[in-house]
Amino acid sequence: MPYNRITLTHFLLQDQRRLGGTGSFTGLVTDLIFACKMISREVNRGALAGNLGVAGSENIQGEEQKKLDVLSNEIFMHMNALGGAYAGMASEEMEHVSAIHGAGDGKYLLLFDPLDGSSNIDVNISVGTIFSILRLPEGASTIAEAAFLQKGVKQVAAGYALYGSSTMMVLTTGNGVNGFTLDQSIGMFMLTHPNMTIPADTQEFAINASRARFWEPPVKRYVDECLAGKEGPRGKDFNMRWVASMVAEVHRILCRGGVFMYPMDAENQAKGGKLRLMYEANPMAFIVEQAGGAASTGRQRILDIEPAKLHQRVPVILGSRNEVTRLVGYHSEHD
Ligand code: AHM
Ligand code: MG
Repeated sequence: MPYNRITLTHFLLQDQRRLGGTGSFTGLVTDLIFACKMISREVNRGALAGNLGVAGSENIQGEEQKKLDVLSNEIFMHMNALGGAYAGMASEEMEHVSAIHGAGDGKYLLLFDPLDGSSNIDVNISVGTIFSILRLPEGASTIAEAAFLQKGVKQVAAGYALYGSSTMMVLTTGNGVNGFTLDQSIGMFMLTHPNMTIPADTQEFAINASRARFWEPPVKRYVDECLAGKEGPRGKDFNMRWVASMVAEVHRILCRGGVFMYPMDAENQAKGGKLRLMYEANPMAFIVEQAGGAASTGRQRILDIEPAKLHQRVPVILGSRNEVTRLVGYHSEHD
């Protein structure tokens, strides 16, 4: 095992020195690291700790909560409130934003999906935590929902923890994307995936094909052309993957390219889409763009969407740049 690797904490300190920061941002990521390590432990212990199964409650989205959804939310709220860097938090699992009255100066806002892909918990398939950090707007005195309704381009940092065959944390602060693997024996995240980059072209796509009857024509056209393989208009064969865990799909795309779609469909139209703008689409779009990829609804760059409400849903198409551009082109030809 190589002993020349650097830890996530040292990586952040190097960045802090380079940028001349005060250390408050580094402290805030340290709290995120603790929270994700604790969630990783609970996911890992699974049935041994009685962590599987449903909690018997519903979240604000009307979705059944798993025990681990509830536990992860509690861990994330508690651990991230300790450092005092946040003025407020918003979670996919909570109806309202939560003001944090900590010891620090509370300059940031934290938005998160504590355990994404939770339909996979009981079957021991990868799940993850997604987070997005915004600055508290100048002059915002009360921590109301309005303070959180900022475009994705305003994110200071975003990342995810993936609880997979190994636990990883992938992070961007707007200067590229880096991946760190948790060394369980010493409890440290080590830099293993520096400067992650998404290839512009791909032969792999991810979509829940059981929803094909609800798709709009541009998405149907794109998938049909991929399925036609070498003989079709694309002149090459495509492979398909669907984990039903956005963190795992985005991670695969960061590692080897691909395109991920949860597009607008007839059944989700009234809701605006399936995935949540503030907890899923925005942080993942920031990461994907920082890795050289693209992220769109099909009709608009995700990071440019002006949020109308906290739990807003949007269509999501992200990954290898040339494929996303093609899909956006199909949408504009159709509209
Ligand atoms: P969740 O936040 O309730 O876990 O839902 C989000 C997940 C994504 O991770 C994944 O891409 C999608 O929902 C899977 O949806 P489906 O069940 O239609 O395959
Ligand atoms: Mg989610």
